[in-house]
Amino acid sequence: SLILKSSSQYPLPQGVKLSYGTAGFRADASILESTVFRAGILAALRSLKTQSLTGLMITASHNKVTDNGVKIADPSGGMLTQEWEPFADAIANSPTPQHFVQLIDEFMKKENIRFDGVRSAEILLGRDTRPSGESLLEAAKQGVYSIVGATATDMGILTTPQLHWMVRARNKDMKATELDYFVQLSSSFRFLVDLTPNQIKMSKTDGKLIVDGANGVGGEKLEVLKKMLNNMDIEVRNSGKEGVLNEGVGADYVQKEKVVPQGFHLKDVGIRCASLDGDADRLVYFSVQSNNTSKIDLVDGDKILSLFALFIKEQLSILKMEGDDHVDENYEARLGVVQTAYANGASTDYLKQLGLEVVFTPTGVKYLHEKAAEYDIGIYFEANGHGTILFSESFLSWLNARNNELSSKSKGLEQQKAVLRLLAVSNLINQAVGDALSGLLLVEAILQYKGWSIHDWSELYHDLPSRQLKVKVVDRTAVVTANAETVVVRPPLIQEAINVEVAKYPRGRSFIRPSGTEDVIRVYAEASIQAAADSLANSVATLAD
Ligand code: NG1
Ligand code: ZN
Repeated sequence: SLILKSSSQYPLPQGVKLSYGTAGFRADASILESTVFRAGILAALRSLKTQSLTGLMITASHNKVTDNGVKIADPSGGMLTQEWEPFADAIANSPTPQHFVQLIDEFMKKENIRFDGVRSAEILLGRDTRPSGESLLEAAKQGVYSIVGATATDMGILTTPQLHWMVRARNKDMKATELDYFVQLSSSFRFLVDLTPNQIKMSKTDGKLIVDGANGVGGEKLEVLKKMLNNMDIEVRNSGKEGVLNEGVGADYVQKEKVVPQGFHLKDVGIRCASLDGDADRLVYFSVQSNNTSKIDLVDGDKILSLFALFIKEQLSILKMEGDDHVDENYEARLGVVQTAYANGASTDYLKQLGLEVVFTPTGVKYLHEKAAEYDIGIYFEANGHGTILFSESFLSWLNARNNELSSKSKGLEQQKAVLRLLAVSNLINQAVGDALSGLLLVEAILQYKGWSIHDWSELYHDLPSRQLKVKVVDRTAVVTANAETVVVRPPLIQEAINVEVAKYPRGRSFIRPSGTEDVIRVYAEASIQAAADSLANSVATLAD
């Protein structure tokens, strides 16, 4: 068969064992050709099964430049369905072409996938700026083409969220080129900013934003957006023309190390700064500390989430205002906030005190996304800066209907503005996956709306001091957790011991879990002062060892 012939050209290197995990396949780029070839086949099979377009992205996000990776975008624009992950693992590790072909045959029978469907497979391909991306993209194409009738369209160098956005848009029969993406983001941003109340149009938010592009793909894309936004006052640094991808730069570095990225200095004190990761699906803000210019005041994913939640809640309360004779037309929009155990405890307290419903899922975007989709408006973020806002179809149609109705009345102008703001947010934010560029524009629009400086925003609440550690263990799967990873159920007795340690510290909280991407157990601890968080993390790490 075609698959047998082409897969013999992409043999699996000796001793390679890969797992699809929470972030697709990732490894040193030199061993990934066969994996990416097979992922091309996987994307084509997924397209045949769903009779829809799928996507394939070549990136290793915030990992080092010599790494690379591959992930599949499902027809919704979200991550590959979890039901297919075991099959993804099986084909990536299949030792011989014969075995590989047999696996595929069996899977196609089981899933009832046939080549004689109405549509043949169609896949959009994208890659980040890594030098290994070009040849890996070729391998992906060969994988796609070994499925009869399948077509692959190379969309070029993209951010991960751009590719996911395109897949989602195409499957909704919307225009889905890169230009369409930029037009949608820039026009909805402008629309939202035009709805800012007049009295605060001149505000502390004026003045430039400096963005660290992680020496990756995000910087150049942001330059395009900036031009479409009338040369908005954004200065892009680390756009990849000189420095090395993710080396001493980027959202992952800034959030984990809490230090300034390369290229930022004393003269940036007081200025609003932001940092993207290597494929621009994570975003954090920060400002350079005046007393110690290597240190930063971090505004992480939890605080971006809090800003979004606050804004949306305000718009919903404007909608509920009386003074209109049609109070019964209020739709009880279910607003939900989704976090993981890594969310700073102070952020959770803040959100709950706003009266919001806060729920927790295990680490990994796919879990957060799935949970957020249960609400009319679901907002999710990981502390590391990956997150977005999801709107239900029924809520969006209600908003549109409400807008039409309010247009024909003289009353209810404030309500109509709130409706229009929510609609603009739904167009601006990337509802397929977390997107640093669309997230950044939403942050900027909300800061302008509120007339806030980054300092005002940062003061929403004060983070509890926290510490993260890694413990290398022989077998990380020995640790099994429950309740969104907050409780260890195996090995026995560890949880009791953690509880004893936690009880020693005011506002103490700690948990351990096996990493999904590295061969380690991660330890997280927080407490009222840094020394206590450090010491709690250290004692829990000894328990995990
Ligand atoms: P693991 O290695 O499972 O902790 C890390 C991040 C996740 C997510 C994934 C995928 C932390 C503590 N964990 O997962 O949030 O981003 O990588 O990239 O940051
Ligand atoms: Zn990323």
